[in-house]
Amino acid sequence: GKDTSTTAAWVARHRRLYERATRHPFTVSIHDGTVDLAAFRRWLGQDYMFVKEFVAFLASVLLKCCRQSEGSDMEIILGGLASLSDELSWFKKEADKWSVGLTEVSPLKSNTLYCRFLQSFSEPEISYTVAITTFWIIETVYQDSFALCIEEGNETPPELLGTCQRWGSHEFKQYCQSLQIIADRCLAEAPADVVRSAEEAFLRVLELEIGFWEMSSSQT
Ligand code: HMH
Repeated sequence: GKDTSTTAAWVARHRRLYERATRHPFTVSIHDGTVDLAAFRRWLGQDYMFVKEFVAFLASVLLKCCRQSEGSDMEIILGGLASLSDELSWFKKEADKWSVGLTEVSPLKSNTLYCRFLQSFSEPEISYTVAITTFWIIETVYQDSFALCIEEGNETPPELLGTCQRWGSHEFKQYCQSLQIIADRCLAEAPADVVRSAEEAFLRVLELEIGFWEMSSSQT
């Protein structure tokens, strides 16, 4: 109905898929304290590579935003881009702590697929609306996944709490909500075919996120 935002309606409509992405056995095992640390290490190395590609993706979102001259959106996206600088340093520090050699990591299949998807946003034909919606759901999957691991009653291993805080914090949640407001405003003004493309991208992200967790937790 009119009271529900477009993005909230999608989450409700695709709830099962959304939950497979945000309550994946890998992140649930972090919450339960049963996580395989080899899997965590694998995730860490792969996600560092992902985040480097995410910087380029975010630069393309920022560029589309500037072309549309959305002044206030620009500050939020720029803030997100700036915080990725700190995030890359965090990954290096964390990799050191876990003895993961970041320079020796090569991307696994699901990561390569996801990075290719991110790269496709550099095409000018892809609209700002589709890009900002994609950005929102990518961040939201991590926020929702890791928020669980710091909820009351968690048995998250203490040495993993820093990771969970990075994406599970209240501050990161507010940032995701500000992205959601932007996405919903764009979607409300967009023609039907653009809204359809944005929903397809939303679903694609959920599938890619599930693949990313699977890749991290599998032994092969
Ligand atoms: C795979 N999805 C993946 N990695 C991340 N770091 C995020 C989302 C959130 O930034």
